[in-house]
Amino acid sequence: MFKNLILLSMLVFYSNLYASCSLEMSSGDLLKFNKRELIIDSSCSKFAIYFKHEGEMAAKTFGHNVVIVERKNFDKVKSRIDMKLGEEQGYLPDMQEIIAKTGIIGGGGRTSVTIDATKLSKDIEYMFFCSFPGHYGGMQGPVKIM
Ligand SMILES: [Cu+2]
Repeated sequence: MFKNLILLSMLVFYSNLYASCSLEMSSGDLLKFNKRELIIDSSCSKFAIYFKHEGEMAAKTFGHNVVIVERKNFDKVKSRIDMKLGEEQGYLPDMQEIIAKTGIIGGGGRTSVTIDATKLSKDIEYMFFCSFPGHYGGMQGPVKIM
């Protein structure tokens, strides 16, 4: 009995530990994410973001992705959105201002990205957005570093 309790508490401890170094988010056939803000634990050397498109629309028509940047770099990064770069690139070139980026996915699709959260600072303002052309107006929010 006591042994089981220890096992159970270890299990809860480890699952919390795991949960704190990843987050899940989704979007659908509307111009919004299911989360208003993201919380990232800066003690995680590997922080994973799992993203799912729960709608029906194709990636080319109404795809989504997740991009994380410092707020001060948002204008610069969004000005480089270009469909010619392709879905896998998230319609963005490789830029040092991009902290994390997934490819564009359509309905039923899943993607993920892993970042070294220890490089993020609590003193800097970050944000996330979707880089499908025209989506960032409605699909964005703050990223809080814990
Ligand atoms: Cu989008």
